Amino acid sequence: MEKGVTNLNRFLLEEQRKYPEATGGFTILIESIAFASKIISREVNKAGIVNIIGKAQSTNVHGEDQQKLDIYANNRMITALDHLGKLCAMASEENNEPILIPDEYPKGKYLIAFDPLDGSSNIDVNISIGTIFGIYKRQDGKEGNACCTEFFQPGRNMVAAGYIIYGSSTMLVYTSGNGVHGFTLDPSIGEYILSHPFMKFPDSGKIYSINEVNYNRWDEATRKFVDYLKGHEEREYTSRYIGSLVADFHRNLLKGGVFAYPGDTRNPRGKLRLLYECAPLAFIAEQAGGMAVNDEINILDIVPTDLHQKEPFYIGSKYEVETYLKAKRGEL
Ligand code: P6P
Repeated sequence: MEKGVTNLNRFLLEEQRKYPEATGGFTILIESIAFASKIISREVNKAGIVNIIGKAQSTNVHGEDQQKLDIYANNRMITALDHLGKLCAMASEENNEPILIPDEYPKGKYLIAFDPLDGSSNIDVNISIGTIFGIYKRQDGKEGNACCTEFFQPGRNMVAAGYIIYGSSTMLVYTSGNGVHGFTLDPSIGEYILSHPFMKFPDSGKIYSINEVNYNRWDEATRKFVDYLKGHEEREYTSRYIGSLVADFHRNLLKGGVFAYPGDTRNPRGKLRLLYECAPLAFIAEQAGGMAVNDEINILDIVPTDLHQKEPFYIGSKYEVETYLKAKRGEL
């Protein structure tokens, strides 16, 4: 498939043909996420013009101020997906409980977890933000009915994961287990065009991305890890921290490096949520030759016990993440 002229639809259909048993349900899911993201992109890109930036005078399940665009993006994702007949439930950062498929719509065999607009506090300062999603299949093999406990699967079970970054351009990056592929939105035709086939993390990078204001609250291993990177003579690391997970992750995927949101004495399990932030990015990272861990194990091996559970998060090029693990084992 040729970058620059292959659109998302063609790419998905050619991927689908590799699986004789495929019914096209997955293709419809990704296409529908792409549709929702085009509308979100339009609103994000004109946020400064219409009265859609700023706080929505409400808070989400985490007690975080909801931005008007948070709620807008959440509604766009839900309404783009709920009627397809491919899902049995959705989980969103913005909803405390799973979102069930309305009775009038058929149910399907997939589950989706998403953060509809991560980093939204950056909207009104025009910093790139993103949508993150992960797709699972029901393990009980059934279709229809509520299946909310089915979200408690390890990330390794995911059938697909992706993100959309709303930045200088809007890009959709996804994997279905056969490599990571990036598509750039051409707004003049409303199509995602293949621009980054088979994206790969460089084995090591020169960027570390972490909010150092928390340094004194980190555990010793994390402090040793960051001190090691800062003091490394040969590699000459530099620090880049946007404060928008998708933007920090995307930059590292292209240039190499590590992002970390550790636990600390104030937030022992950190800030980022496993189901719809850490696990989907970890699936992408592993498919791109990188890796992701919490403070002990691979993110993809964690079995969630709560839709919104948080995990310390270290993700990126293998060399840097393995360096953190060395610090954790006291070998640094
Ligand atoms: P801090 C944005 O609010 C977010 O959820 C992620 O996108 C980002 O990586 C993180 O929080 C930034 O958190 O505490 O460094 O401002």
